[in-house]
Amino acid sequence: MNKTPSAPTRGQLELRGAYEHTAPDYTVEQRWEDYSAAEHEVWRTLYTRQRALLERYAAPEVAAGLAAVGADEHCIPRFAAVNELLRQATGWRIVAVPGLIPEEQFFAHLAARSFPVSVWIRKPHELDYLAEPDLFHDFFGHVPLLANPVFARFMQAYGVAGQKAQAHRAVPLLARVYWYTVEFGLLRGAAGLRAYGAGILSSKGETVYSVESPEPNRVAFELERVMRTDYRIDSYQRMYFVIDSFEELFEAGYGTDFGPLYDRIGDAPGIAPEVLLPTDRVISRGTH
Ligand code: HBI
Ligand code: FE
Repeated sequence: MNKTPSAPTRGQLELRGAYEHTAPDYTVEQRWEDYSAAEHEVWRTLYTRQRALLERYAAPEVAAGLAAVGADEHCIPRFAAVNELLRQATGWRIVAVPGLIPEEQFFAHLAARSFPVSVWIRKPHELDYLAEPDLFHDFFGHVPLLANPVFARFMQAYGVAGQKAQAHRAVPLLARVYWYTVEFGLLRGAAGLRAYGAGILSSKGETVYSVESPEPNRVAFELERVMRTDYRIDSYQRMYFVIDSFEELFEAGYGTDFGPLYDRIGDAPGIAPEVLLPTDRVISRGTH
């Protein structure tokens, strides 16, 4: 029987998932039949709303991935059916979990190409904001890009790097990379500036804000710069890091040893997200 983990990246937070009956790797059964009509309705509302924004605001790979995993507005996806499609696309699968899980198991899942998705979905009065990841965030935000071969390879490499970072006591530095790419990343491609981060794509307000608002800074992605930068968990981001392609996520040297980089950065205080450095390749200077 597992204990409820403390929320790793979100400070002290009462987690609301049911952790009593998890396997040692923190997985549970999805029990799709147990979702109520009201829960499917929450999915339908959120899905319809966010799907309509993808065309204008998301990297094209997101809508392609959403179609590839067979998700639609009708009901909460069945993980088993999604896994048939994901396996063919990239060899990934999703597993059901009660919510946030400890870093050790989280990294182990990613390294094994399995992505943990919370089984519970938010209540109708929480459509716009939630402090912890639910099924909608985890699925709509993260799962589409697992069908993209390049991004999927990056997620696996991140899991392996996470396991090494644990040995180095450097997880907080690597977690900033996850935050500014997987959760809040922007991509500048043929279609212009677009969002690909799950934290953005699962939020109606931030989807528009991240791409169009003059307030935040937008700076070209650079691994060491990202590892040095603090992030905010309680408001829209004041800094976004921009890649030109998913391949760029690897140029930083995944597969190589981040040890020397971690040692160099150490536990120096983080750079505030409002701050621009002379060395930054600035894409837009924020008004904050
Ligand atoms: N667990 N279910 C879940 N989802 C996450 O995104 C997650 C987690 N545990 C740990 C964690 N994230 C972070 O510590 C890493 O991204 C660094
Ligand atoms: Fe997430």
